[in-house]
Amino acid sequence: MKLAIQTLLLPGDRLADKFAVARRHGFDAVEVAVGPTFDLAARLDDVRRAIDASGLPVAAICTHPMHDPLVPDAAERAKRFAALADLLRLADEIGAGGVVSVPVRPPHAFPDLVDRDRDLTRLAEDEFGAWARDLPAGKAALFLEPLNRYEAYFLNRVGQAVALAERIDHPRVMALGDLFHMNIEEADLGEPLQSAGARLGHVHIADNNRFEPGAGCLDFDAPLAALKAIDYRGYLSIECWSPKGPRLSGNPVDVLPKTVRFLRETWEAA
Ligand code: LER
Ligand code: MN
Repeated sequence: MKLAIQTLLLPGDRLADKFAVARRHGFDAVEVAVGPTFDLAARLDDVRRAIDASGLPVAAICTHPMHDPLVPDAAERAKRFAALADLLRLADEIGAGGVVSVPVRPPHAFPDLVDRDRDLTRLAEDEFGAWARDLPAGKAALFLEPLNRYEAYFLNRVGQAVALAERIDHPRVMALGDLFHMNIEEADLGEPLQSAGARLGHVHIADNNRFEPGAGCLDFDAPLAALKAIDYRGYLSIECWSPKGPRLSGNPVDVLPKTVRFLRETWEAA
Protein backbone atom coordinates (compact mmCIF):
# COMPACT_ATOMS: atom_id res chain seq x y z
CA MET A 1 0.00 0.00 0.00
CA LYS A 2 1.38 3.39 -1.01
CA LEU A 3 0.01 6.24 1.13
CA ALA A 4 0.07 9.90 0.13
CA ILE A 5 -1.40 13.09 1.53
CA GLN A 6 -2.28 16.43 -0.07
CA THR A 7 -0.08 19.48 0.59
CA LEU A 8 -3.10 21.47 1.83
CA LEU A 9 -3.35 19.18 4.87
CA LEU A 10 0.30 19.32 5.87
CA PRO A 11 1.52 21.94 8.35
CA GLY A 12 4.49 24.09 7.38
CA ASP A 13 5.14 27.38 5.64
CA ARG A 14 7.59 26.03 3.11
CA LEU A 15 6.89 23.13 0.79
CA ALA A 16 9.99 21.35 2.12
CA ASP A 17 8.53 21.56 5.67
CA LYS A 18 5.31 19.94 4.45
CA PHE A 19 7.17 17.09 2.74
CA ALA A 20 9.29 16.62 5.90
CA VAL A 21 6.15 16.29 8.05
CA ALA A 22 4.72 13.72 5.62
CA ARG A 23 7.95 11.76 5.78
CA ARG A 24 8.13 11.93 9.59
CA HIS A 25 4.62 10.53 9.98
CA GLY A 26 5.09 7.58 7.64
CA PHE A 27 3.67 8.68 4.28
CA ASP A 28 5.19 7.37 1.05
CA ALA A 29 4.48 10.43 -1.10
CA VAL A 30 2.82 13.85 -1.27
CA GLU A 31 0.03 15.01 -3.60
CA VAL A 32 0.69 18.61 -4.64
CA ALA A 33 -2.40 20.82 -4.94
CA VAL A 34 -2.13 23.50 -7.63
CA GLY A 35 -4.39 26.52 -8.11
CA PRO A 36 -4.53 30.30 -7.97
CA THR A 37 -2.01 30.43 -5.10
CA PHE A 38 0.29 27.65 -6.32
CA ASP A 39 1.55 27.74 -9.90
CA LEU A 40 3.47 24.53 -10.54
CA ALA A 41 5.61 25.96 -13.36
CA ALA A 42 6.72 28.82 -11.10
CA ARG A 43 7.32 26.55 -8.09
CA LEU A 44 9.09 23.69 -9.85
CA ASP A 45 12.42 24.30 -8.10
CA ASP A 46 10.66 24.38 -4.71
CA VAL A 47 9.01 21.06 -5.49
CA ARG A 48 12.31 19.53 -6.60
CA ARG A 49 14.03 20.72 -3.41
CA ALA A 50 11.22 19.29 -1.24
CA ILE A 51 11.46 15.94 -3.04
CA ASP A 52 15.25 15.81 -2.70
CA ALA A 53 15.32 16.85 0.96
CA SER A 54 12.57 14.46 2.08
CA GLY A 55 13.15 11.56 -0.29
CA LEU A 56 9.38 11.48 -0.91
CA PRO A 57 8.08 11.52 -4.48
CA VAL A 58 5.03 13.42 -5.71
CA ALA A 59 2.09 11.01 -5.98
CA ALA A 60 0.00 13.32 -8.16
CA ILE A 61 -0.81 16.91 -9.02
CA CYS A 62 -4.30 17.82 -7.83
CA THR A 63 -5.87 20.48 -10.01
CA HIS A 64 -8.29 23.31 -9.11
CA PRO A 65 -11.66 24.11 -10.79
CA MET A 66 -9.76 26.70 -12.86
CA HIS A 67 -8.18 23.72 -14.67
CA ASP A 68 -11.40 21.78 -15.47
CA PRO A 69 -11.08 21.52 -19.26
CA LEU A 70 -14.55 20.69 -20.59
CA VAL A 71 -16.03 24.21 -20.51
CA PRO A 72 -18.66 25.39 -23.04
CA ASP A 73 -16.57 28.09 -24.73
CA ALA A 74 -14.41 26.40 -27.40
CA ALA A 75 -11.51 28.86 -27.20
CA GLU A 76 -11.34 28.64 -23.41
CA ARG A 77 -11.64 24.84 -23.66
CA ALA A 78 -8.64 24.68 -26.01
CA LYS A 79 -6.62 26.83 -23.58
CA ARG A 80 -7.48 24.58 -20.65
CA PHE A 81 -6.64 21.37 -22.52
CA ALA A 82 -3.29 22.90 -23.49
CA ALA A 83 -2.69 23.84 -19.84
CA LEU A 84 -3.51 20.26 -18.83
CA ALA A 85 -0.92 18.93 -21.30
CA ASP A 86 1.60 21.35 -19.74
CA LEU A 87 0.77 20.02 -16.27
CA LEU A 88 1.24 16.46 -17.49
CA ARG A 89 4.65 17.43 -18.90
CA LEU A 90 5.61 19.05 -15.57
CA ALA A 91 4.34 15.95 -13.74
CA ASP A 92 6.78 13.87 -15.80
CA GLU A 93 9.59 16.35 -15.11
CA ILE A 94 9.20 15.89 -11.35
CA GLY A 95 8.37 12.17 -11.56
CA ALA A 96 4.77 12.56 -10.35
CA GLY A 97 2.34 9.71 -11.00
CA GLY A 98 -0.18 11.89 -12.77
CA VAL A 99 -2.58 14.82 -12.84
CA VAL A 100 -6.07 14.74 -11.29
CA SER A 101 -8.72 16.15 -13.62
CA VAL A 102 -12.42 16.85 -13.04
CA PRO A 103 -13.84 17.33 -16.58
CA VAL A 104 -16.36 20.05 -15.67
CA ARG A 105 -18.34 21.39 -12.70
CA PRO A 106 -20.55 24.39 -11.91
CA PRO A 107 -20.68 27.29 -12.49
CA HIS A 108 -19.91 26.12 -16.02
CA ALA A 109 -23.15 24.96 -17.65
CA PHE A 110 -24.35 23.76 -21.04
CA PRO A 111 -27.89 25.18 -21.34
CA ASP A 112 -28.03 24.49 -25.10
CA LEU A 113 -27.42 20.74 -24.99
CA VAL A 114 -30.53 18.69 -25.84
CA ASP A 115 -29.56 15.64 -23.79
CA ARG A 116 -26.85 16.93 -21.46
CA ASP A 117 -25.57 13.56 -20.30
CA ARG A 118 -25.39 11.99 -23.77
CA ASP A 119 -23.98 15.12 -25.44
CA LEU A 120 -21.41 15.79 -22.74
CA THR A 121 -20.28 12.17 -22.86
CA ARG A 122 -19.68 12.53 -26.61
CA LEU A 123 -17.92 15.86 -26.17
CA ALA A 124 -15.71 14.38 -23.42
CA GLU A 125 -14.81 11.36 -25.59
CA ASP A 126 -13.98 13.60 -28.56
CA GLU A 127 -12.05 16.26 -26.68
CA PHE A 128 -10.11 14.07 -24.26
CA GLY A 129 -9.54 11.54 -27.07
CA ALA A 130 -8.06 14.11 -29.47
CA TRP A 131 -6.04 15.64 -26.62
CA ALA A 132 -4.60 12.27 -25.59
CA ARG A 133 -3.66 11.34 -29.16
CA ASP A 134 -1.55 14.52 -29.36
CA LEU A 135 0.35 13.84 -26.14
CA PRO A 136 4.04 13.06 -26.35
CA ALA A 137 5.26 9.80 -24.86
CA GLY A 138 5.46 9.98 -21.08
CA LYS A 139 4.72 8.14 -17.87
CA ALA A 140 2.41 10.47 -15.94
CA ALA A 141 -1.31 9.83 -16.54
CA LEU A 142 -4.41 11.97 -16.38
CA PHE A 143 -6.73 10.72 -13.63
CA LEU A 144 -10.38 11.42 -14.53
CA GLU A 145 -12.17 12.16 -11.25
CA PRO A 146 -15.90 11.62 -10.68
CA LEU A 147 -17.44 13.95 -8.07
CA ASN A 148 -20.72 13.55 -6.18
CA ARG A 149 -23.95 15.09 -7.54
CA TYR A 150 -23.70 18.16 -5.29
CA GLU A 151 -20.37 19.15 -6.82
CA ALA A 152 -20.74 18.09 -10.46
CA TYR A 153 -23.49 17.16 -12.95
CA PHE A 154 -21.24 15.09 -15.20
CA LEU A 155 -19.21 12.02 -14.19
CA ASN A 156 -20.52 11.07 -10.75
CA ARG A 157 -19.57 7.39 -10.53
CA VAL A 158 -16.32 5.50 -10.94
CA GLY A 159 -17.87 3.28 -13.64
CA GLN A 160 -18.57 6.38 -15.74
CA ALA A 161 -14.94 7.52 -15.48
CA VAL A 162 -13.79 4.01 -16.39
CA ALA A 163 -16.16 3.93 -19.40
CA LEU A 164 -14.80 7.30 -20.56
CA ALA A 165 -11.20 6.09 -20.13
CA GLU A 166 -12.09 2.93 -22.08
CA ARG A 167 -13.53 4.97 -24.97
CA ILE A 168 -10.44 7.20 -25.01
CA ASP A 169 -8.31 4.07 -24.69
CA HIS A 170 -4.96 5.74 -24.14
CA PRO A 171 -2.35 4.59 -21.61
CA ARG A 172 -2.06 8.14 -20.25
CA VAL A 173 -5.78 8.46 -19.37
CA MET A 174 -7.08 6.57 -16.33
CA ALA A 175 -9.91 6.72 -13.77
CA LEU A 176 -9.79 7.95 -10.18
CA GLY A 177 -11.91 6.70 -7.28
CA ASP A 178 -12.54 9.12 -4.39
CA LEU A 179 -14.06 7.26 -1.46
CA PHE A 180 -15.84 10.38 -0.17
CA HIS A 181 -17.70 10.89 -3.46
CA MET A 182 -18.20 7.13 -3.85
CA ASN A 183 -19.88 6.95 -0.44
CA ILE A 184 -22.57 9.31 -1.77
CA GLU A 185 -22.96 7.91 -5.30
CA GLU A 186 -22.13 4.20 -5.32
CA ALA A 187 -24.12 1.20 -4.11
CA ASP A 188 -20.94 -0.49 -2.94
CA LEU A 189 -17.49 0.84 -2.02
CA GLY A 190 -15.58 -2.17 -3.31
CA GLU A 191 -17.19 -3.32 -6.55
CA PRO A 192 -16.58 -0.14 -8.65
CA LEU A 193 -12.88 -0.21 -7.74
CA GLN A 194 -12.64 -3.91 -8.50
CA SER A 195 -14.45 -3.47 -11.85
CA ALA A 196 -12.15 -0.56 -12.74
CA GLY A 197 -9.21 -2.99 -12.64
CA ALA A 198 -6.19 -1.74 -14.56
CA ARG A 199 -8.01 1.47 -15.58
CA LEU A 200 -7.82 2.72 -11.97
CA GLY A 201 -4.88 5.08 -11.67
CA HIS A 202 -5.38 6.96 -8.42
CA VAL A 203 -7.48 6.88 -5.24
CA HIS A 204 -8.51 9.75 -2.96
CA ILE A 205 -9.37 8.64 0.53
CA ALA A 206 -11.33 10.29 3.37
CA ASP A 207 -14.01 9.24 5.80
CA ASN A 208 -17.75 9.85 5.29
CA ASN A 209 -17.51 13.27 7.01
CA ARG A 210 -14.52 14.09 4.82
CA PHE A 211 -12.15 14.11 7.72
CA GLU A 212 -9.25 11.64 7.67
CA PRO A 213 -9.97 7.88 7.46
CA GLY A 214 -10.91 6.60 10.91
CA ALA A 215 -12.56 9.88 11.98
CA GLY A 216 -15.99 8.92 10.68
CA CYS A 217 -18.15 5.84 10.24
CA LEU A 218 -17.01 4.50 6.87
CA ASP A 219 -16.04 0.83 6.63
CA PHE A 220 -12.74 0.68 4.74
CA ASP A 221 -12.53 -3.12 4.57
CA ALA A 222 -14.44 -3.53 1.28
CA PRO A 223 -12.64 -0.81 -0.72
CA LEU A 224 -9.21 -1.88 0.52
CA ALA A 225 -9.96 -5.54 -0.18
CA ALA A 226 -11.06 -4.54 -3.71
CA LEU A 227 -7.80 -2.67 -4.27
CA LYS A 228 -5.88 -5.71 -3.09
CA ALA A 229 -7.91 -7.96 -5.39
CA ILE A 230 -6.95 -5.93 -8.47
CA ASP A 231 -3.33 -5.68 -7.31
CA TYR A 232 -3.66 -1.88 -7.29
CA ARG A 233 -0.20 -0.32 -7.46
CA GLY A 234 -1.17 3.37 -7.35
CA TYR A 235 -1.44 5.70 -4.37
CA LEU A 236 -4.14 6.09 -1.76
CA SER A 237 -4.01 9.80 -1.20
CA ILE A 238 -5.65 11.53 1.75
CA GLU A 239 -7.89 14.42 0.72
CA CYS A 240 -9.97 16.03 3.49
CA TRP A 241 -12.28 19.03 3.50
CA SER A 242 -14.34 20.78 6.16
CA PRO A 243 -16.84 23.56 5.42
CA LYS A 244 -13.95 25.91 6.25
CA GLY A 245 -11.59 24.37 3.69
CA PRO A 246 -9.00 21.60 3.78
CA ARG A 247 -8.80 20.32 7.36
CA LEU A 248 -8.11 17.25 9.48
CA SER A 249 -10.27 16.44 12.52
CA GLY A 250 -7.58 17.58 14.96
CA ASN A 251 -3.95 18.54 15.42
CA PRO A 252 -1.94 17.06 12.51
CA VAL A 253 0.81 15.94 14.90
CA ASP A 254 -1.69 13.59 16.60
CA VAL A 255 -3.94 12.84 13.66
CA LEU A 256 -1.38 12.01 10.95
CA PRO A 257 0.47 9.13 12.64
CA LYS A 258 -2.86 7.74 13.89
CA THR A 259 -4.28 7.81 10.35
CA VAL A 260 -1.23 6.13 8.83
CA ARG A 261 -1.42 3.39 11.48
CA PHE A 262 -5.17 2.96 10.97
CA LEU A 263 -4.87 2.61 7.19
CA ARG A 264 -1.88 0.29 7.23
CA GLU A 265 -3.55 -1.97 9.81
CA THR A 266 -6.83 -2.00 7.90
CA TRP A 267 -4.96 -2.81 4.68
CA GLU A 268 -3.17 -5.72 6.36
CA ALA A 269 -6.44 -7.13 7.69
CA ALA A 270 -8.49 -6.58 4.49
C1 LER B 1 -13.31 17.75 -5.03
O1 LER B 1 -14.34 17.37 -4.17
C2 LER B 1 -12.30 16.67 -5.13
O2 LER B 1 -12.53 15.55 -4.72
C3 LER B 1 -10.98 16.99 -5.72
O3 LER B 1 -10.16 15.87 -5.75
C4 LER B 1 -11.04 17.58 -7.09
O4 LER B 1 -10.97 18.94 -7.10
MN1 MN C 1 -10.99 13.97 -4.77
